[in-house]
Amino acid sequence: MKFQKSLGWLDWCPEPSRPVFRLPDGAVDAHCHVFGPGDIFPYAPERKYTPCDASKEQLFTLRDHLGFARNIIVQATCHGTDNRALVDACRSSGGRARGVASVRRNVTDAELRELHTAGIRGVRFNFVRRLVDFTPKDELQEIAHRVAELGWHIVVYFESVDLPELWDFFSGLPTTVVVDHMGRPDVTKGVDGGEFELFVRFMREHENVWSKVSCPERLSVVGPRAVKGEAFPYRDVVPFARRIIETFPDRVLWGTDWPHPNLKDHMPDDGVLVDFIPHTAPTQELQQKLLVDNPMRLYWRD
Ligand code: 0GY
Repeated sequence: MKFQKSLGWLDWCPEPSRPVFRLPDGAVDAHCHVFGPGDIFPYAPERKYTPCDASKEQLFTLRDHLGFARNIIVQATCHGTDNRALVDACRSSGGRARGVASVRRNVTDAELRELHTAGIRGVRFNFVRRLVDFTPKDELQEIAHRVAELGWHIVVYFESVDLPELWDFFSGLPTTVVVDHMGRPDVTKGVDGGEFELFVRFMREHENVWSKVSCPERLSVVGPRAVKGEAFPYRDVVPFARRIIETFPDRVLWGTDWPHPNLKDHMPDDGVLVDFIPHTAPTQELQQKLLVDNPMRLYWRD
C-alpha cells in the first residue's frame, strides 16, 4: 500500500504491516482523523499545529488494509470548528464512517441537524492546554444540553492531572461521556497509583462514562521497541488498558488515532497497534465488545 508523502511533519507510517491479530468481523476503528487536504479543507487559523495532510481516501485504504469495517472520525483541533473535512469524509464513506464534531454555541439547530444527517453522533470538548484555548464551561454546558436532545454523546480529552478539577463539570454532563485515551495516565506512576485509581473511581461512580483504551504510542515510556522476553512494543501501557477493559467491558472503545498528530519521537506502525489489542483484551468476548458491540451501540443506533 502506497501513501503519498507529505512535507513539514512527521509522516505516518507509509507502509503499515498487515496485523497478525485477526479483527472480529465488523470491527470499528473508533478514533481516527482526516486532515485536509489543506488546499481543499484549509486548517483553522487558530490552530496550535499544522498536520500533514491525511485524506479520506488514505484513511479508507488504511481501514481496508488493517481489516476494519468502519471508522469513527474525530474532529481534531487543527480544523477548529470547521467540520467540512469530517462531514465530507463521513458522506463519502458509503455509511461506513460516523463522526464526532467540534461546535461553538453559535451553531444553529439546522446545522446540528445537518451534521446528524451526515453521520455525526457526538461533539468533542478538548481540555489539553497545548492543543486549544479553552471554551468557557457555561458554553460547553449549553452545547451539551443541545446535543443531548439529538441523542449524541460528548468526547472529552484531558490530561490525568486535570481530572480533579474537571470532575464536577464532567459529572454534570447530561449525555454519555467518552474519555479519550484513558485520560492520558502517566504510566510511570503505576496502574495502582493514586492518579489512575482516581480515573477508575471516576468510571465506577459514573455509569455514563466510557473510555477509549487507545494510544499506547502516546502513553508509553518504553516506546515501540520490543525487548528480549517481552516481545512487544508499548508493553508498559498494557496493565492500564487491560484494567479498564476488564473492569468496564461494555464501556470501552479502541482506535488507531491515525494519522497520529503531534508525535515527535516515532511514528507507530498501525499494524503493530492492531497487534497490541489482544494483549489488553485477551479473550474473544472482550474483543467483540471492544471492537464491534460497543462502538455499534454508540454510533450506529440509528
Ligand atoms: C489525538 C491526540 C492529539 C491531538 C488531537 O484534536 C487534536 O488535535 O486530538 C494529541 O496531540 O494528543 O487524539 O489525536
